[in-house]
Amino acid sequence: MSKFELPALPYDFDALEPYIDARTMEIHHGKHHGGYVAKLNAAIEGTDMEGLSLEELLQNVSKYPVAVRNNGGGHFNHSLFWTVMGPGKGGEPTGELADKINSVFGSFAEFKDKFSNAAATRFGSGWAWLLVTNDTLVITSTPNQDNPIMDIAEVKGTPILGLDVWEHAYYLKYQNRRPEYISNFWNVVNWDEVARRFKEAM
Ligand code: MN3
Repeated sequence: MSKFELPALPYDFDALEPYIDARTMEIHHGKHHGGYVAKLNAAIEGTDMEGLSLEELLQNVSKYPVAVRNNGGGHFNHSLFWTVMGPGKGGEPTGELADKINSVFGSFAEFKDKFSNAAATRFGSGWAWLLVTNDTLVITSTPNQDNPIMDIAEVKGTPILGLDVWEHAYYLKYQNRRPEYISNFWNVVNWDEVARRFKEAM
């Protein structure tokens, strides 16, 4: 059966410097994300779960072992995370996504504040999300490696932007200064990719 694979990082480890350091990216991608993929494959091997897509597994994750929730979620979340960042990015969204953000949140600045607050106040390890649900945008956060496509999620939808606030994502460079990491994240957001995901989800 086909196995899940660690996707290549779409840029070099040092591409997001100085906002996210190369050593963090190397460990985060290779060891953490790589670990989720290996453990997910081990959890489904020789079971009926083999052959299901990652989305199928997560949309029905309440039926499966907790290893699928943790490692399948980890694989999905990081696969999205790498693509919504990039070197020379940041700035603001344009076009339909910008219009939608303005109409739902009032302004880009208000959206940023609300998303940053969701990321800063997530207790312990987890993620902040911007998601599409019922033709609108919603900001939420999830614990551990949960995400909004899981059937167990409090707020469900299609995530189009995610921010990893596990300490492994920032501790080497920022130590306990999670708000500084969050504030610097905006310098690397790949709005073209977020807009692509927005269009696909609407
Ligand atoms: Mn992580």
